[in-house]
Amino acid sequence: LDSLFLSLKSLLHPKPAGLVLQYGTAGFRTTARHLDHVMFRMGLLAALRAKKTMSTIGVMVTASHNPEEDNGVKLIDPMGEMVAVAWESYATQLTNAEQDALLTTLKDIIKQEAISMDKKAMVFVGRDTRLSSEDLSQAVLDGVSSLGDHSHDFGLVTTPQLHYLVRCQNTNGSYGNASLEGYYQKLSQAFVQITSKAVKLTTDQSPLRIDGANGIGALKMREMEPFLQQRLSFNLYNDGTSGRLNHLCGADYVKVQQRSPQGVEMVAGERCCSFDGDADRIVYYYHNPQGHFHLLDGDKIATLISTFIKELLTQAGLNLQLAVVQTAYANGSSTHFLQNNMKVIVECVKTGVKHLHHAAQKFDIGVYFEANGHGTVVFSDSAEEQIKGLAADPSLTEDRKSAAQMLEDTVNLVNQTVGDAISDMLLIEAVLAVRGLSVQQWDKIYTDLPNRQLKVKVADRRAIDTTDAERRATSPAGLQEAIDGIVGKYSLSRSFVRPSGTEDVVRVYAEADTQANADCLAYEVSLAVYHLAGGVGEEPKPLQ
Ligand code: 16G
Ligand code: MG
Repeated sequence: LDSLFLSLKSLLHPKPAGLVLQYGTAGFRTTARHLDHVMFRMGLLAALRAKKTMSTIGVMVTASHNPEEDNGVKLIDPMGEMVAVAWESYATQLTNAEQDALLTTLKDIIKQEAISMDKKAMVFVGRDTRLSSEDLSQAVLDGVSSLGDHSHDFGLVTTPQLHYLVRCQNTNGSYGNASLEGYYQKLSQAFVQITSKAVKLTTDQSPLRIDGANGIGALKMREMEPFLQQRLSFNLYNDGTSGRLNHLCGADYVKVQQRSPQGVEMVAGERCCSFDGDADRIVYYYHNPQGHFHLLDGDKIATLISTFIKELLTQAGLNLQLAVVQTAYANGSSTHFLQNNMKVIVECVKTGVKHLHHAAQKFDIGVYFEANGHGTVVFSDSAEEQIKGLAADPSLTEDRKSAAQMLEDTVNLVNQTVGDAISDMLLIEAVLAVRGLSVQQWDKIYTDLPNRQLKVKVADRRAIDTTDAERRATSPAGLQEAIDGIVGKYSLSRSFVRPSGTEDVVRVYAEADTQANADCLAYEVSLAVYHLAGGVGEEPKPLQ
């Protein structure tokens, strides 16, 4: 470790004294002005992680669906997964070390993890389209080189593309080529193959309207277009040429506001989708003939995809265990449909992609989605082998063979490293085409229970502790009993509260038989939180 060189370099990325940040649910995220030292230090940490794992590590500069002024950083582990939780606390320690303590903090980590410093490491860096992202990713690169390690700057990429690139690099190409072209080719080829067997061409339907949230996703769809060989007809909106990033558009806006984004012309019955700012989230929606907005969220997507895979497994005669992983936010109707109609295993875990991802990996095939549109499918090595083996088996009947081949194409179409708006969209479009479904027919698979989400401000949100995948509160005393009492007054009702991992609020979720009841339930539970968990500011008010 060249301490003098490192100290000098770190002075070029000074930490504002006293500033304390937390590696949150999905990395650091705050105003871009406070992030230069964080980026430099994440460059250092990524290099250490690369040495420790003897693999390439990724660093993505993005603040996802946050406003343009913010930025953030996500670390990517060797198989393209989010960084191991144990290293999140190193990230926090390193970020918050005052200038004169940086070196000792770094050395502590090296010692604790017994990292051998003699081998050179490789770090892949990518960034979204924010104005601040270029300088910030430069700070990451500076961090990496301060330890004498190597980096490859991929420049503008979506978050899931960087996850893909890292996995390709660490699996010697068996997952695909570690280039953007490799990504486009792999996904496009799988998409073209699946849709060539479709009863309805995707192009028979109206063109898909894609809201790019004025972010990186639109840019990358333009790049991908030639690879798709006109198999998907789509129009891009909010492509970043004029509008502001995530402003009145994008997946988060559409999901939270329950309305279509600005800048997309809605035509009754025609399907639209929205990416978020770094294209790792997607939701679909349409207007009915009366102009009412209909959302197809992560739960609807998980249902469509898992039904498709289940039918193919049956047709191919493959006995693989299929599970769907959700969070407490999954609409009760979706869970009911999956368990009782589809008869698949449903598991519920804590909010945050890393929790869903790890739970999904326990099954042969794990489909995971958060209601907000983060999600993908993961296949175990053995499942992949069995699918590939069967697809190549010359003795199969036509029926079984075509199902096995379609499963193989599905494996290739999916970005198994992390939720990917582009990959998810292509899979959804492929399923709709193969099954000959319109967006309305897809929507009708089950009907969402009316629901409401509210936020409550409290003095310290750590006052709330939860268990059972956040479905029950263990503290403060009396809160869960109060919630149970309120929930009991409504039918088809469910409600839970949890401290947000990204905002200084307590979130309240409620669902019930009617919208009015869901609203009342959410209000009453908010009031209980306010009174029992140290609410601050104005008391929550009824919604109507
Ligand atoms: C982050 C998570 C997302 C989760 C959300 C919850 C990732 C990549 N992103 O955006 O999965 O749904 O936080 O936010 O893990 P909350 O804790 O404020 O409700
Ligand atoms: Mg995102």
